Amino acid sequence: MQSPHAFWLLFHLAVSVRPLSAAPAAFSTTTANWKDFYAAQEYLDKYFSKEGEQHIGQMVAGDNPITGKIKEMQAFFGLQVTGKLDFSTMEVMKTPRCGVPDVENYRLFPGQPKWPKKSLSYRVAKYTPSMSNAEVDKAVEMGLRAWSTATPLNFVKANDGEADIMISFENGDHGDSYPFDGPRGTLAHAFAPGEGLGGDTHFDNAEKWTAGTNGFNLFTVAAHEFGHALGLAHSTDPSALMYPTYRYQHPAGFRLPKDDAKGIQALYGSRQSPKDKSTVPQRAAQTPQRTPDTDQCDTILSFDAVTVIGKELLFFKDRSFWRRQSQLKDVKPSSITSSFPKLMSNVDAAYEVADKGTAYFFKGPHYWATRGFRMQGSPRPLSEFGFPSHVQKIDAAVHLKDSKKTLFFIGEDYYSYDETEKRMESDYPKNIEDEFAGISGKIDAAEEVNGYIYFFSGSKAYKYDTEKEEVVNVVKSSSWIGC
Ligand code: TQI
Ligand code: CA
Ligand code: ZN
Ligand code: ZN
Repeated sequence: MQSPHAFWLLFHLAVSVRPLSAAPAAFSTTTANWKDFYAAQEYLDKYFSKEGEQHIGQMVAGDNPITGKIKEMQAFFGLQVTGKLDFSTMEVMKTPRCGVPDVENYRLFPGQPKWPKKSLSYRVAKYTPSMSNAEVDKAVEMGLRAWSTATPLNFVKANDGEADIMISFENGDHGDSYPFDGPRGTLAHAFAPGEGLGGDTHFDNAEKWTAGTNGFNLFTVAAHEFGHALGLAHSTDPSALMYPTYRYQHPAGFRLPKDDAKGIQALYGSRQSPKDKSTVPQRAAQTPQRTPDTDQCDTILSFDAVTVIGKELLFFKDRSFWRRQSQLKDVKPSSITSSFPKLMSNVDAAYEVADKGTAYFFKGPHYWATRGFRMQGSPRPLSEFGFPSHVQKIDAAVHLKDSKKTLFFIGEDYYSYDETEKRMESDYPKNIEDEFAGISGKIDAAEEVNGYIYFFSGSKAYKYDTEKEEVVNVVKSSSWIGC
C-alpha cells in the first residue's frame, strides 16, 4: 500500500521531528503546531504520494521531500507555493476529502487570471525531432479545439512574431526558472493567462512525443497544458482532463469532460449562450490618444476607417490616409485634405458600393458621397439611412458585395442596410458578437476583401471567414500598410 516514497517521507519525519531546532524548513512553529505537522504529513502521504504513475511535482519541487510535497499540494490547490504549512494550506488540509463528491472539482488559479479577449493567437515557435511538424500542429490544434468548443474562445495560428500562447519544445534549463528534467518526470508546463510568459506552454524535448500511444501522446498532454494556459489549475475529479494523472486521450471525437467544461465556462462562459457581460473584451476599449502626425509604423496604430475606391484600398487615420493597390505591396501616405478637402480629417467610417461606383464617408451625423476621389454634392444627414435618431455617429461600415448589404457598426451592435431597396433592414440592431463569433466590442473599421471581412479593432485586424463563421487570422492593423 505504502509507496517507497511515502515510506522515505515518514522516515525523514521520524528522524527530523525530535529536536525542535532541526524542524524541516517546511515547518514553522509560528504558523502551525506539531499536531498540525503530523496531520499534514498524513494528508500528504495519503493524497500526494507517487505510486509509479505520472504525477505532478517537478515544477514546484523544493529542497527536501516534505517541502516538495507541500509545494506540490499548494500548487495542486492553487495556493501560494511557499512550501510552508501556513494558515491557508492547513485550512485546505483540514477540509474533508471524502469519497468522490459529485460537485464541481475544478480549480482556478489564485486571483482567477483569465484572458480578457476571445480571440487568442498561438504559435509553435520550436518543434521537436520526435514528431513531424504537421503532427505537432495537428495535436496542438486539436488540444486547443477541446477548449474552444466549450467556450466562446477562438484560437488563431500565427507563424511569426509574438503570440498570446507561445508553444515550444525545450531542453533542460530554458530560461524561465522551471528547467526540464530529461526523460519522464516533468513532461510539460504552462503559465496561467497574462502578459509575457502568461499562456506560454513548454514541452520537455527529452520526452518521446507521439501522435499515438508509443510515448507520451502530445494531444493528451497539450490539452491538459492548455487548460492551465487558459486559467484552470488541477481538478480533484479523477475523470477530468485537469486531474494530474496522465491518461492517453484519443484526439478524434474527444469531448471535454464535464468538470473541465464547468471550470472553463466559469471563466469564459459557454459558446452558444448569450454573452456574459462581465467578459467584454478589453481590446474594445479606446485606442490611445494620438498626436496629429501619425507615425506610420507605430505598432499600436489603429485606423479610423478603411474602404476600397476602385482598385485601391484606403486606410484613414487622423489627417492622413494610405493608398494601397490591391495587388502591389506599394503603400503611399497622403493627407486627407489634399485629396478630399471637404472631409478635413478624422473620418468615422467609409465604404464603397463598386456596382454604383460610389463611396460614402461618414463623420459625426453627416455623410458624403464620392465618385472615385471626386466628392459629390454637400454633406447629407446620417439619418437618411434610417438610423434611429439617437445614432449620431457610426464606428465602421462594410459593404458586402454578394448580398449587396452594408453593415454599420455602432458600439456592440450593428445595422444592416439594403443597398438595392435603399432601406435599413428590420430586426436590427443585432449584437456584433452574436453574429460574428470572436468579434466584439467597438470596431474601428471594416472591409471585405476576397470574401473575408477584416475587422479592425485597435491595433489588431481580425480576418473573419464568413463561411466558417470564425476568425481565421489576427494581424497587427499596421501590417496592412506595410509595417
Ligand atoms: N507538469 C505539470 C502539469 O502541467 C506542471 C505542474 C506541476 C503544474 N504543478 C502544477 C501546473 C500546478 C499547474 C499547476 O500538471 S507535468 C500531467 C498529468 C504534467 C502532468 O509534466 O507533471 C500532464 C503535464 F499529470 F496530468 F499527467 C501534463 Cl497531462
Ligand atoms: Ca521530463
Ligand atoms: Zn518553461
Ligand atoms: Zn497540470
